[in-house]
Amino acid sequence: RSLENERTLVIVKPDGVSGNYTTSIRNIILQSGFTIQAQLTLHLAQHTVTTFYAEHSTKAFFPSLVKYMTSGPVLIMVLEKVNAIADWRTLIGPTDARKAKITHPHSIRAMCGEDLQRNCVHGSDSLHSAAREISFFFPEGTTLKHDEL
Ligand code: DGI
Repeated sequence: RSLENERTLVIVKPDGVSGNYTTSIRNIILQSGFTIQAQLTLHLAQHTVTTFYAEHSTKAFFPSLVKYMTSGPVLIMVLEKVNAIADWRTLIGPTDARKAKITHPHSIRAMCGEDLQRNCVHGSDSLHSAAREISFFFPEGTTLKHDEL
């Protein structure tokens, strides 16, 4: 557990935005001690999702994942606090929202997700992927402040 501030990339996925969960999610974020460093609402293009989720491109579920992630606008945020990456992953709960409802009933995915694919929110899973994902949506020098990741 690092005592340095970290940044993590959050995506409120299409079902989270269309289901009007963004206010609840923002409240949880602020109550949990994160600051919102940047935010952006976008309707992702197919090639954007394909690049963002490149590590899954060979999986059988990939076409379905791309279809889902391009089905409506998403809210993308950069959050900052000490231990942001692990703490956000804890708050969102397990990938499969159906399981989250049983094992982590107070998690964000239990609140607004539906199943393994439609799981409402994204969170970076490591320092390395946080750096990649943040610069993917917020190229250096535009939206973010100058702090090192
Ligand atoms: O880091 P996570 O989002 O928790 O999970 P991940 O990096 O393993 O997968 C990225 C996303 O891909 C996940 O949020 C939902 C989707 N996904 C993962 N595994 C499956 C899946 N979608 C379907 N339909 N089936 C899967 O097995």
